[in-house]
Amino acid sequence: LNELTNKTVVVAGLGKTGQATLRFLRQFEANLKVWDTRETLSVPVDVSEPVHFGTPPAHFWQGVDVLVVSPGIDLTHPGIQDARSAKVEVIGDVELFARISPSKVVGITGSNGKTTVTLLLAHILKSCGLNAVAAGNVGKPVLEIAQDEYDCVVLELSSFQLESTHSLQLEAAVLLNLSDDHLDRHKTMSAYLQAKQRIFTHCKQAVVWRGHPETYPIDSRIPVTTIGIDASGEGFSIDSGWITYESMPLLDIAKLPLVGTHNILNVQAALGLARALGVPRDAAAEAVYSFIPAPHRCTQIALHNGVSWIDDSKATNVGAAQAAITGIGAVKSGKLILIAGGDAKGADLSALKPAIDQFVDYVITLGKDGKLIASLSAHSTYVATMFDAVKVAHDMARPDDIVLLSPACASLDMFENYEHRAKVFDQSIRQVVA
Ligand code: UMA
Ligand code: ADP
Repeated sequence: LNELTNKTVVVAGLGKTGQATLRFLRQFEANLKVWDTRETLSVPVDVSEPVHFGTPPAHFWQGVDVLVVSPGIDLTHPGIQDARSAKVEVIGDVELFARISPSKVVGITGSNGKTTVTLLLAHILKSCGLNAVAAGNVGKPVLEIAQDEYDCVVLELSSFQLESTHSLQLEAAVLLNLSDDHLDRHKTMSAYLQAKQRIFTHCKQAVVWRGHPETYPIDSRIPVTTIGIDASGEGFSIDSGWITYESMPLLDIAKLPLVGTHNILNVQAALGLARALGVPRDAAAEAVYSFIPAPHRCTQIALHNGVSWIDDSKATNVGAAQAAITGIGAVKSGKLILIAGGDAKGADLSALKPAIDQFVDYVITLGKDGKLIASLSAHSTYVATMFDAVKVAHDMARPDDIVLLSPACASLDMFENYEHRAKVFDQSIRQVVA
């Protein structure tokens, strides 16, 4: 990266990515500037570089060589268009990482399951004695670890990060699934798929979902390992309650620390990637049993008077909520009461209707797009707060019923983030059952 010496570099976005990018770039003798599209922002104390707020005037870009853009900033932003017109190279932090990292890298993308597969694979690799780290969209900016040598970096990649990455070489990659998400940014499903498919640009092997062509690399020369929940003898599949590989039993599904059909696919994907890295199959499978799943992803957080309360606050899109409703609905013995709603980010919420019709007994909705979800069911109510939602659910629930918070929407219209939404859900439960 000596090519950055004496260059002028603008870092766009002062969040986790931007701050890690600044820390990384300070090692090079580059002239650094910061740009954040927000008009006001409290600048972190360690940022001494000049900061431009809002949209910079076109002449701001004169003499700038590189713009490192944070994933949260839309590449169609007029400021970025101006930068491109001024012949500034526009890249993301993952591109810088790709140019410098000495480690083998495995990439994971998809609409849902990325974090689960990323953390599970890192756990498998570490359990098998490899020096592995999980990074990227999972919450650790890649430039924090770019110069350290690992046996494997397990990289969670969002569509936004992939859009600004060109030269990432991957030992193996997976595009887990594709469902409606982030259409406020990508506009169409085909543009969203194109961004996700970029994961396969320079990839040696791929893990793909049988019967789901969108998860396959377009370049058919890339060798693939398949996963699926059919009893196929091919690749990873399931048979008589076991996850199998080429028909050989590998893992007892009843003993998995993760529930639901979608998580069987996640486990298979992690095992497929571990296989691509040459990790012994039985050791990889054994490690899955000791994995501790991340919170807010279909986790039971309270059991009171026989009523099970499930926190799936991370279900920020329709695909994730569908997976939770169908997975839990299929095994319920009492009523399933769903709490949903928030900011749908432009998604088509009516896609939830079949799952609601089949499995949900009552829907309680809240937030910006909650009324749209309420309109999908004759048995629904719209409430103003999370506490009200929990109160209505509590009044209605009887022993063996399940109350599932799986919003199908982002949380930002009412909460700081999905973790905050989960916290308010949890606090409300404690209050109503007290
Ligand atoms: N900003 C602008 N203009 C914008 C948007 C943001 O100037 O239009 C500025 C904000 O004012 C803020 C900064 O950019 O100062 C925030 O940057 P960011 O939104 O890119 O967020 P980071 O804090 O850098 O976190 C990002 C990812 N966030 C997004 O992609 C939105 C994190 O993923 C990721 O963990 C982190 O980099 C480390 O790699 C979060 C996420 O929600 C978890 N990802 C989306 C998802 O999973 O669905 C894609
Ligand atoms: P991501 O990092 O892609 O957002 P997570 O592992 O954090 O994925 O899970 C996000 C949400 O998606 C959770 O609600 C979880 O229950 C659900 N989910 C996880 N894996 C899948 C999958 N393979 N298909 C559909 N939904 C899933």
